Amino acid sequence: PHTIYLKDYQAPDYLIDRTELLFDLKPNATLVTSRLLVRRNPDAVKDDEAGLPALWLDGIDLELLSIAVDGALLPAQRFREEAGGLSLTVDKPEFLLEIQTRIAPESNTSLEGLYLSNGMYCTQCEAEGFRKITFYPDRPDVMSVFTTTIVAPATYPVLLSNGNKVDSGTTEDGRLRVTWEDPFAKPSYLFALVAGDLQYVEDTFTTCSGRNVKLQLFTEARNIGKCAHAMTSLKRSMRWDEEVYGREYDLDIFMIVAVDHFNMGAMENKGLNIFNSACVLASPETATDTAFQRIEAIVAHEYFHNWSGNRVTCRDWFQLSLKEGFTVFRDAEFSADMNSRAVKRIEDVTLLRTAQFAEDAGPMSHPVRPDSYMEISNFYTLTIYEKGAEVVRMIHTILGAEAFRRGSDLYFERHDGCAVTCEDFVVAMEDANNADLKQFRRWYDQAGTPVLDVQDEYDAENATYTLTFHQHTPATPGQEEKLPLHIPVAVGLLGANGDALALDESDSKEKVFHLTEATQSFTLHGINERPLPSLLRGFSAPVKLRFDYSNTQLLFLMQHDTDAFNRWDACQRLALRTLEQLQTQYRAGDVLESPTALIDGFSAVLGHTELDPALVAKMLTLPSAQEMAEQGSEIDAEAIVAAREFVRSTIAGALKSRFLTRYHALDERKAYQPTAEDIAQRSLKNTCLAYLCNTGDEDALTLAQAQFERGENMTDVSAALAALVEYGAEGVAEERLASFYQQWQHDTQVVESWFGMQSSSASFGSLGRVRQLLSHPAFELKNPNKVRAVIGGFAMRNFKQFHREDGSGYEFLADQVIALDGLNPQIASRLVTPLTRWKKYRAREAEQIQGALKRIADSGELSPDLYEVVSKSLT
Ligand code: DPP
Ligand code: ZN
Repeated sequence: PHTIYLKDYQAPDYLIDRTELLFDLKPNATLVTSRLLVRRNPDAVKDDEAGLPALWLDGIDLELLSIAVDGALLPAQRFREEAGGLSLTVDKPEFLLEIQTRIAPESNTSLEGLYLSNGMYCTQCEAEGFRKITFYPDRPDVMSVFTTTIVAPATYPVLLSNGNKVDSGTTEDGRLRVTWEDPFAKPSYLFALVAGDLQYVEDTFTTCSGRNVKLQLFTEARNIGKCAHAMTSLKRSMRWDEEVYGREYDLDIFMIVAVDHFNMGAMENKGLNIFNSACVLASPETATDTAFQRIEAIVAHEYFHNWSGNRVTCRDWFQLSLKEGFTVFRDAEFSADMNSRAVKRIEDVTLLRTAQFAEDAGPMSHPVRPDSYMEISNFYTLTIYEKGAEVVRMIHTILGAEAFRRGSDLYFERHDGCAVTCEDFVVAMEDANNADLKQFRRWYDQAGTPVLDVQDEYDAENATYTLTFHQHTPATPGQEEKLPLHIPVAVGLLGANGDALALDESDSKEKVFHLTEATQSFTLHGINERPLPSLLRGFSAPVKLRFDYSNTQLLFLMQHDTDAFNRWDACQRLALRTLEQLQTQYRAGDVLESPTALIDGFSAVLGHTELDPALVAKMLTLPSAQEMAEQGSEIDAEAIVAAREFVRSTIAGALKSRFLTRYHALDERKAYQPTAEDIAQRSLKNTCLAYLCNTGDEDALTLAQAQFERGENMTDVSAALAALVEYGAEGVAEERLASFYQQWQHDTQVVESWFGMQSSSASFGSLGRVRQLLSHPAFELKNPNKVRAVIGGFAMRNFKQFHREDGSGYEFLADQVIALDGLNPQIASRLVTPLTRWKKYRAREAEQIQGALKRIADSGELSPDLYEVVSKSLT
């Protein structure tokens, strides 16, 4: 595999004005005929004096049957098949190119291109899957108007593609034929095709200009009862995008299809979104609140791409965050508007701090706009998505909501129908507002997580308060030198009685400081008492903030900060500090000290019955082992697990009666609804239940057992089952898991979470159990969701068992990654992630993990996906 550089970007030599595709579907021999209207690109870099350049078409795993130019077969000396594609010499600036190829969807296990899932044909083309369907300039800056005809036996009554259905009929031999036309020019990565025996639910949406849009959601018959929530979410998203961004839907029909075998969560193909079943199908009996919220967010995300991604797309894949960072920001704001804003922010920041910070400190660290890659599939990362969204959020913070909207309006208007860059986005934000984001741009090309050290000084005599910030970004692979960034820091001050202090004459209680230098001080006047600062409110920038708070000060912020996010963050800081001290004690062989400050804090939080229960639940949730690992300097897995288990069980014991009171108060019997209020109530109730069961007391386990048996909704059932599995006797856990499986074995989504619950359980999910799950009849190595549930659940969410000191967890993961690479490189290369951070572990683990990685490297020829990750990790 070779490295591709952003600096080598060149405009395409040829454009494709029209693309007509004909699919004759057969599992092992699908014929694809393409008719392409090719035209020399007037903006191409090469000039034509020495003759026209060759036309390059990407193509992988295709059997070439014929090529014709303007109706005549192209002689053999005019084309050459090379690794990865086809090179043609036509010597005309404009021509009709017809190519026929044969592909075998049935044997396509990579789930890229055209493949079969439970007998249904479907496609996944982003980023470079279209080249597995036909020879084509498979790059996002080639945008074409597509017409697609699908021919299939009558056993596939539903035949779908992008755009509007313009024709349908039957062939002479009785097969079905349907033609779709998408009037909007699009890149090949947004192409989609589905064929199957599917059912659908239908609804309509009236847009702001009064057009009626037909909405259809397709699934296999058994899942038709699980579509309502996604449909509601879709309509809400459509309305929200009109109201908040002025974006109206543009086709007469919008379709979603649920597919069981899918590498990603979902895909925003124009007019025909394809979803991983787990990210669209839900009913109260089968899906948890978390799933309901995830579905709402992903439906919105993919819908929002219609503008931020499809109407305005990326020039090249280095610009991926142009559409993903922006769209994640859009969906996060949507979810915040639909649910609790603070809780949504907490969830996003937790993910960022746990996984994105780790990525940014590891061997795959890259900027939001990378400048090189080997395999683009490896760059659908937390940095591109989550940090990219933080960068857009900072622009929103710096400019303000109205100015941001002016910027997005200009961006959409100026670039509609075009393939553009992150720079174009920033320029639109500047131009619409006369703003200067020159220094801010560094966020796009500088990798690594900035560390922000803060000191304060109070001058009682002059009533001034000064905050001094020092920013520093650690070196990352290939980027030794880092420059100061423009960091917006939202700040509030608390007085001794807990009130928010006025920060200036206009009485504002919050201010955003704009840091642009390595070290910078800001002085506030008229501050009549020594304040307690509430820093980086709402996590106004993706940095690690360090300020020397005392435990008492953190407890005070937990009680009084008006910024809900920072209230939670104070609690996290206290917990992380406590856990860190306990790790040190554990390593030194000392007696572990009871975490009294944390217990006091939790106790106070539990008493705040007026606080949003969802926020309380978040405050009571300890940082995960993964987050602890990211925060520390050297990872000692055993110490992390010991400290965390100790704190959890000590808190559980100390606050047992408070948890019980709160549990009973929240345990109302009412019909399930996925409203923010009810979800909040259930989340705190089940947080209390888990702590109660953590005591190991029989009466607590009986409570969980009763909740499990009541079977009111999947949220409560699975929380109870998870508590029984984690804290109950092994025999009890086995029995409950077996009866649960008995009841739900027909339901793929439930079986997936049943797998995940076991493999991620610290007490139950031993390597032996995980191996048993791999040979369970419902397990399929070819299904990414099941792989993620069992193998991912173990390697990414079961810190304790995965890091067993004999290194068996690492060896197991290496074996699975090697096996998967031959089937599905994208999944293999994702799954190897836990092994890539080996340098941060203590010597013994580091050596074991490195050994496992080397074994993968030496196991034979790796896919480009896996090769890139493994080789960069070993450097
Ligand atoms: N389907 C993925 C997403 O929406 C890639 N575009 O993020
Ligand atoms: Zn996306």
